[in-house]
Amino acid sequence: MNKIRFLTAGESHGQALMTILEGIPAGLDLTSEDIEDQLRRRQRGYGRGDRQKIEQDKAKIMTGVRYGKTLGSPIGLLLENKDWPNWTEKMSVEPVQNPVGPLQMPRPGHADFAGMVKYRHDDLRNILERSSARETAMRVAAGAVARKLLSEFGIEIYGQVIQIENIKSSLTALDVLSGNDKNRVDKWRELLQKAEQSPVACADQQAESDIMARIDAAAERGDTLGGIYEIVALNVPVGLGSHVHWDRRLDAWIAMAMMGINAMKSVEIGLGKGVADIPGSQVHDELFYNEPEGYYRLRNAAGGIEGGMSNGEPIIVRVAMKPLPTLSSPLRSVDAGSKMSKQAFRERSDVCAVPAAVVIAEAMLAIVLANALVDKIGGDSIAEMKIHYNGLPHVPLGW
Ligand code: EPS
Repeated sequence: MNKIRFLTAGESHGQALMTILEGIPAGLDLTSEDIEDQLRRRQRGYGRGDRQKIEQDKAKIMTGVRYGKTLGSPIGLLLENKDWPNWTEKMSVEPVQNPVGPLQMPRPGHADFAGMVKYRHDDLRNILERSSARETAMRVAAGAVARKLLSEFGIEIYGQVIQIENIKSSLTALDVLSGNDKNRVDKWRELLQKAEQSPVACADQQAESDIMARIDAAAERGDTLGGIYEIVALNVPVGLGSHVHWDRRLDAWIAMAMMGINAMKSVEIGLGKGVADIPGSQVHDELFYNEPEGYYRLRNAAGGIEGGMSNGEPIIVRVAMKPLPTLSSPLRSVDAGSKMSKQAFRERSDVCAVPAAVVIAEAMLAIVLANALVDKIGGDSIAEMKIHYNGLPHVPLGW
């Protein structure tokens, strides 16, 4: 990730979240609306907690844009926390007369324990405020800009939930997008519209209602649920990333971006770990050629990446998210002060945040692909990038 970079700052219950996004070329149409649309999508999802009723995320574009177009300079975004007025004492930047007592019972599965030991804090709030997934709002904001850049080149990125607990969707990208059915991309788009309307971001309606029932049951028990989602990028040109060096491989960038999202435990491309179950003759996607359409394949087990490079097929990424570690029926833990066995502390939280994670992962994939595109074709402005893009070798793909 060498061309488009970003840093975020901010605590979950602090005043605001911020990001500086560097490397976006000049001349890209960009409005606050483009960012808000994505932020709104991230706040969705059956199973989210009361915090989302407080926040209506809007990121203000502070720098890098003039008259609705990027300048090529760093884009600074600011998102104010609406919950801040309730936390001015507890999260005060300045020292206060009566600080709140420390939180000392780390939640198993959370950053609490290792963070407390590593940073020598005796108050877990000093860890959890930054490890909170609230920060991912800024990744979505930065990703919205990358998404806008990719849309100039026809690249689209969308995802859906395909599993919560053991409830599985029967409509997955690998099935729908494999084969040389001319309508497969339209079918996928249709399916995504259903997922977009779904409270749990799942296109399969049977799975959707079963998932909602599971979320209700988990909430009742004071438990949380993880799951699996898939993200697909369409119209990615051939040759993003490279086989020549480990840190230039597109799949490596994608894996890092996905694993970097709070609570993600595994990332797969295409068939993923399924490649271990069958011989090579059944794993690899044979190539065919037809006039005038060009190259085509009968399947996409590679998930659009071969040799660390995009191969022109849809990129299919699947990610598994663990259940959130904040349980309202907490697990056993140890009080870091007295060293007595106690229950982990309880905070207001979400029962299931997998539908929100879809939007975060889309944003991260957008940043990775925008970086890879700028890396491949270069250009300081969109106009220049388009000249370079049009000069790419024309590889007609069957779809
Ligand atoms: C989170 C705990 C909850 C979530 C939060 C992530 O926040 P709170 O403690 O304020 O109830 O809602 O996610 C967001 C605020 C968000 O915008 O996604 C955590 O501990 O990670």
